[in-house]
Amino acid sequence: TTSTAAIAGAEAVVVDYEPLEAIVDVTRALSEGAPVIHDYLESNEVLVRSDGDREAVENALKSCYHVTELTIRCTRVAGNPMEPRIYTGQYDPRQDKYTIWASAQLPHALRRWLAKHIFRCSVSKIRVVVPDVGGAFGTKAYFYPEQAVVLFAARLVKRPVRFVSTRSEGLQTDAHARDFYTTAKMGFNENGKVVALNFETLAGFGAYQSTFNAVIAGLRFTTLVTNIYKIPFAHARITGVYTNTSMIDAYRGVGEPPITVCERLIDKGARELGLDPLLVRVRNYILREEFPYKTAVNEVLDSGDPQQQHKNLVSLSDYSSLRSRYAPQKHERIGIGMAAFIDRAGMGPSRGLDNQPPQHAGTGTWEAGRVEVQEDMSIVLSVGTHSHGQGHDVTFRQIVADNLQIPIERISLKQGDTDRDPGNFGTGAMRSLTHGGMALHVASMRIVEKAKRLAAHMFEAAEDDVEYVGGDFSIVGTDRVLSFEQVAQMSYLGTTYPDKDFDLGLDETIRYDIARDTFPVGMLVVVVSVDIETGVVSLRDLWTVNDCGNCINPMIVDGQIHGGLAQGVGQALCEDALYDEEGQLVAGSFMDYCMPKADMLPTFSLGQLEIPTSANPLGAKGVAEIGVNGVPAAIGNALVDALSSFGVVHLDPPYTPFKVWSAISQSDFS
Ligand code: SMO
Repeated sequence: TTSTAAIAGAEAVVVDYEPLEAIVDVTRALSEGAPVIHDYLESNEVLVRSDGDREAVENALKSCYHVTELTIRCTRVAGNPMEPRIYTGQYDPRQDKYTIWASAQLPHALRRWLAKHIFRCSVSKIRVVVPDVGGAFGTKAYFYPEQAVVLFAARLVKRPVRFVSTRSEGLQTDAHARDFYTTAKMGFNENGKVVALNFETLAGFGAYQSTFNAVIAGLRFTTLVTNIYKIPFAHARITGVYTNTSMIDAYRGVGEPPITVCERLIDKGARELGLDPLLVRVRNYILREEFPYKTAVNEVLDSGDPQQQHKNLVSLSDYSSLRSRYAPQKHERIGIGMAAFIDRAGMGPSRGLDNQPPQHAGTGTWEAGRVEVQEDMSIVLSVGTHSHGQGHDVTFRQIVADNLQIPIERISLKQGDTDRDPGNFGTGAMRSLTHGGMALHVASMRIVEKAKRLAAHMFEAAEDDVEYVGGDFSIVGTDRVLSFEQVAQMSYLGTTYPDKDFDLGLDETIRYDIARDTFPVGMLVVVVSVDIETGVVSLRDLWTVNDCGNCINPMIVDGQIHGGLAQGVGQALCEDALYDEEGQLVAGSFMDYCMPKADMLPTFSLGQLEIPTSANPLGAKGVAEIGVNGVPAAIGNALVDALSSFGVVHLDPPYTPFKVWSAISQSDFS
């Protein structure tokens, strides 16, 4: 009757399998004669999407001064939130109602999936409670079978049932991410201006469709390949592929794979042309006045000032003196690398944009927020987004405190209970602030307007003559004042109100749909040292300047960037969810799956360039994922810089000691 006994029991069961041939590699899955994983399909191909004009690109490449080519694999990684997946299910027969307490990311989406696809019941029969969550990173956003099983089992055994994933189970069954294999070409003119770009990408899907992977591979790869550059001719094609591996889905930094390819190409091309990679970037950035900019792969980039951002980064890192500031030992080589990147924040407006179909499965992508001024003047916010470490509590309360001009201490935020909070989808794709936060912004502005109307009535004055400053309503040019509290109390007392249609109380719920997605822009410079005797790559320094629009709370923004950078470093240097040829996951524990550790990280130097977006009233862009996106490319570029004397022109991440040491030992120059 203990979990240990249950595990021992399960391990005592011997199953005699007849193993079939396994495919773990995306290139092999599409090769001639490869076994087809699902009998009902003709091949292992899941989807194909392309953007841009392939023929125009092929023609342009023919007349380019120089064409650089690259084949690169973006490693498969595992999310590994500190807290594993945990679900507790309960069934109440009197109400015929299921309640699940879940370590998850999308309470309202999970409720909808359970109701619509599993129990085939009304959403009111399902309650999803998501309390504090110890990290999610995308990995906890998906539908997992255990979420349904604990509820079904609870109904069956008439008592609550809990599932707790072990670390190894997490490594095996939580959705993995990335697993992209790309062959790309970039054509330059003699000045380093990029003329044409072509991507052919295979995207691993694992053995089955996970919740969002068709969206990640199908909609969020091809349109990012041109990054923040003006590239007249571009084409990208992605092919989704089934393999005998765990499912793949989104993980923090969804825009990372196309960016890594683009930034390695820029760097490689610049080196081959004998140009400074930074100069090549400067010659290709989209200019501030050219935004909104429509790329050759059909994405409309929102706003930015890459030239200024680049200048800020050069001065933050004191780039011109950088090389002279390091004194390598005899067995060390120093490398400098840069990357510039964008990522798309949001999932498009519910109605779609530019005649493109909306990117959701009949749910809309809006998000809800409620601002309730309670009778005792405490203010309660509730949202459908969920903070699992992102600090929404501070940021969202700050927005409302600013609008209501009321101390932040009087405001509290509720989230994570579908029976209490309004909501639609939840947190992901860097959308919490630009969707949930904006719902709260609009709701709190409505409350000010409504209170102003009541104040004008109490003053017996015209609404236009009333102003709201510092938490007080007053009549312009007089000393007549009503505090927010006095007006709010009257809204509940109801002894006088403007007209019979005036709803009592101050309580607003907004379903907020965005105008369009935002595109935060990041840039970073890293310095690595490589121990050429052991192959160990050390990240020595990292400077980054990020444009995530107006920062509501700069400390939270810095924290988000720090976390993202650490995840990017892990992905670049050590993480690898590796399978052997028989389809066995060989990275099934932290003995084999190498997580980044504090001693791998230098003190990061951060700068902000706030270029506000007009996509929402606060001018804020997404921030959560952008720390990740440029790191693998910047470290890759720095590594090639460090090893150029050994003739190394490219290595696939992760840059493990063995891989780096092998490249050095095999070099003709070693
Ligand atoms: S990988 Mo994020 O939860 O969109």
